[in-house]
Amino acid sequence: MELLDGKGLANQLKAELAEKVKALLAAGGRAPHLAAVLVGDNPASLSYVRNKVRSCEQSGFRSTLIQKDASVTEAELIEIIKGLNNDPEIDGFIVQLPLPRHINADNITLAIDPKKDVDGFHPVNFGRMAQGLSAYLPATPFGIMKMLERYNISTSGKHCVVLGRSNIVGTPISILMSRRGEPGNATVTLCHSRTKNLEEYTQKADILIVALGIPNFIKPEMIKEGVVIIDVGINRVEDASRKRGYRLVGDVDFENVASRCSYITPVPGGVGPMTVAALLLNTMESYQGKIYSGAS
Ligand code: BQF
Repeated sequence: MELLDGKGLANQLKAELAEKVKALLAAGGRAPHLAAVLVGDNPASLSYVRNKVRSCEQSGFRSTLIQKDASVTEAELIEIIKGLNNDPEIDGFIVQLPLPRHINADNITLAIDPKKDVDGFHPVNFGRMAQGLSAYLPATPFGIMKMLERYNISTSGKHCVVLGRSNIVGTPISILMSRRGEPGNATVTLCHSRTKNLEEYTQKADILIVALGIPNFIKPEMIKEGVVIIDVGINRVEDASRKRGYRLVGDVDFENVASRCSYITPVPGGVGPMTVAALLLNTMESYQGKIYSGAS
């Protein structure tokens, strides 16, 4: 069993970005600039945004954090987004999820200029991705693809089983894994809450990508010996022995499953850090103007 060290790889990617930024500045250019909008005081959202700001610092990026009270209206938030869309100093921005319930996240996503949508959530970016055109890829799937690429894990002709069909992880990673390319060229099965006899699928997976949000869901008897497991779950479970009162666990019962895998991502330190690094890669692409430069 080999651990997929997302934290180490993310640090490496951020160091590579920092080198690029150094060269840009030396040539008289400016640094890439990412903005984040944070609404309310959800502790998980706060921690994610802090990770992103800190990662910008590590990569030499400029970052701007816009914080709004949970009482902000959808219309006010859309005005903020319009301002960011039209701000020439900002290469890309994100609106941190989850949002308070009175705000419709789809309306927010639709208000973002696809050219600045470095989270890759806008339907224009999603559609471009699905057709194999250049696009901002959603950060988690992009981070997973980078991890498979850097670890030279072959995916061509493999059976990849994805658990979870969200717009930001399960659905896009199933598209990326099945499309032409390396990583890619996999045969993909997308399972979800209505799937019957789930184990019949998980047991056949050469590559298992789990994005359910259920702590320790995958047990050893559900998998095939030698499988590659990508655990996207980031669940807070109570733990009185920790300073914070909780610890992070994945969707995979790591303790009992890991020894049966050829590769597995840990939680924390697996997919999470790669998600943040991928966001910075998208911001650099926006800075460089590559995605929307030509016909495709
Ligand atoms: C780690 C996210 C669910 C919903 C909205 C490092 C992050 C997490 C874990 C992080 C996530 C999850 C982010 C670790 C950003 C990943 O060491 O394991 C980094 O900051 N993430 C997000 O912005 O929104 C989410 C998960």
